[in-house]
Amino acid sequence: SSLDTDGMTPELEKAGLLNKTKIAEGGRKLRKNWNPSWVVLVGNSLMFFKDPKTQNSDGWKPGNSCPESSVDLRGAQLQWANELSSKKNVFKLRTVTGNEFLLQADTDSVIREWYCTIQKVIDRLDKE
Ligand code: I3S
Repeated sequence: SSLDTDGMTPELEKAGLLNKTKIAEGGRKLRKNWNPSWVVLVGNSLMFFKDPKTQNSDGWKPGNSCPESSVDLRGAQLQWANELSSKKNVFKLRTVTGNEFLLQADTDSVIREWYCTIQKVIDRLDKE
């Protein structure tokens, strides 16, 4: 489910630190710039926060920090993309608007969990 008991506040699905680079904006290729990002999956959105140190483990709400960017997962596509990087454990997320991100973690299980959790949200939205 994506809603909590009051039916209004989207539920936190997952949060954690991943390496991230945007590789396309509106279908236009961008130069890679890998950076660690605090990634938060809540409701239908994947949010990227710049400074992981400002986050704490008991809440996803940014408090004084705003997300660097936010991705609407409706209609998005996910695919493993190890051929797009020399790094291991890389997947690509493509939004309907043609923005493309690579997300990476050194630990296999970590990146697989992210892949599965994001895919479940995309599948749920596809059925709506
Ligand atoms: O796919 P690329 O172009 O080989 O990606 C690498 C480059 O973007 C590189 O930056 P500069 O060429 O601007 O210096 C990055 O430092 C690398 O991390 C990129 O490759 P990986 O394989 O790490 O995704």
